[in-house]
Amino acid sequence: MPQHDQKNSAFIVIDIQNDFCPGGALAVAGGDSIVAGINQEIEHFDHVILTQDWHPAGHSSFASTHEGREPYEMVTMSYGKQTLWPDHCVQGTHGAEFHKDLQWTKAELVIRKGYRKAIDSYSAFFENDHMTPTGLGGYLRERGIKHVTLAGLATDFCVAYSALDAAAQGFKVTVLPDLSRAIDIGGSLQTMMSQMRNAGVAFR
Ligand code: VGL
Ligand code: ZN
Repeated sequence: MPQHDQKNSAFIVIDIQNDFCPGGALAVAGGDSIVAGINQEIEHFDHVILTQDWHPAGHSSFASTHEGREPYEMVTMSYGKQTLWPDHCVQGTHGAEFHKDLQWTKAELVIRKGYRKAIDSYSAFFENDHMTPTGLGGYLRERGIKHVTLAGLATDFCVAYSALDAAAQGFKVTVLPDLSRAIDIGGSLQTMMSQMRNAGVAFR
């Protein structure tokens, strides 16, 4: 149960999409096991927002777009370092759809990200150049939301970058690690957990 004033509190559910679940193109271990718990949280919050990773075919974060590159290698883009991924969450495909059991009907906003071919977006607030806003910060501020609770996929990428940006923008932030699952490459889970802790993110 959320401990904060319901009226100024939002639950942001990150990327509960088929491609991040077992059988998907960028499957996160246990990705589907958190859906029931997330549905319970959705019931308890007055305000629910979903994010949806939403890439055009041939997206620059796909290893297949870069000749001779393999998934999980790093490349340098104009905006800095970028991990390459298997093709995933391509706009309009089954893989980009929400998991069939996710209770998404209550959501007031679905924020899509990663739809610009030349730039990836882990965070729900800013694309990976850390400059291009998605509009979510303005949406929350305009609606008087002060506290955000985040859960979903993946803990060490989209959940973590969203949490860090939310904290940097002055929102109170809680992450639900038990209702999130990690990709965990090259120690990314530990790195991002400590970055979140240092940024004042609360865990519940
Ligand atoms: C994600 C890698 C690529 C995520 C999205 O949702 O964490 N990770 N695209
Ligand atoms: Zn993606």
